[in-house]
Amino acid sequence: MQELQKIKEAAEFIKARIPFIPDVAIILGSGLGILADEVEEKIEIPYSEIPHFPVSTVQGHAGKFIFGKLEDKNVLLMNGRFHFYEGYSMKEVTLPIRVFKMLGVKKLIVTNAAGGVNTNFKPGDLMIIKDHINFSMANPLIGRNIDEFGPRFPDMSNAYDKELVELAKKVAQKVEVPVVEGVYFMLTGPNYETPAEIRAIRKLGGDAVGMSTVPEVIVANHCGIKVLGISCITNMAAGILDQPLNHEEVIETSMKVREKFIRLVKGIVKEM
Ligand code: R1P
Repeated sequence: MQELQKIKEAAEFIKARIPFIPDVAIILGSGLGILADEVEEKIEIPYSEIPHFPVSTVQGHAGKFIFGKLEDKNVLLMNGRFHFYEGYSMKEVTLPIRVFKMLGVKKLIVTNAAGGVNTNFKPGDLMIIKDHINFSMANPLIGRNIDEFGPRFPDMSNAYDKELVELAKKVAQKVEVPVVEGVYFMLTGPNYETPAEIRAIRKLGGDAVGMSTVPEVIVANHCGIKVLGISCITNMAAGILDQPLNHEEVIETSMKVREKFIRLVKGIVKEM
């Protein structure tokens, strides 16, 4: 089946189950699914029910959409994302973004758990993403361009919308959640990086490293959805501290920052 047809069928299935057009979509990173508890008038749709949808296989990614009200705004939460390392193609990883577009979403908040590369950061910091470096050696837009979504050669000079970045920083001050700013660097994973790779990433301009987000942001930009990105620095990347990395720690730190993460995101959604 043609890709566009699959996207349309998934979007139609969802449209028939929700009573509104979401004002904003939010992708929740590893361990950040807790935001779902804040949503009122919830409608949940497990990915397994949606035609052509992959399923989440990673701990800390529930695998369902949550529609409802957050700060009086209509929101769509994606509780559980897809990663390239799970064996999904870049097209499968980013299918939800094009479905968002068909649902009428105009703004997207992407969140993730990331390793701190910038030595001024500390675990528990929230980083507003100002740009990214795609080091996955792959790209979801490879293949026939679907002109209905956007151009063959999309501009990425405002990939993380400058106005939304400013808004996020203003809100952070208002709700008294300190934030840092930086560049997100994507490798495919699933192994964590080596100390030498982290030194290289730092030299290349990365402040935080992770295994997601970039494909979603490329596809969102392609179809004209404005993006804001927030990384939760869950651990320092390899070689900075003399300790091994593991996913349990990633989830644990996300849980620890839950209160300030929720306060920040709710504050941003309110002002969007
Ligand atoms: C590694 O612990 C996992 O956490 C991050 C990495 O990308 C990887 O999937 O998850 P999210 O980027 O989905 O938050």
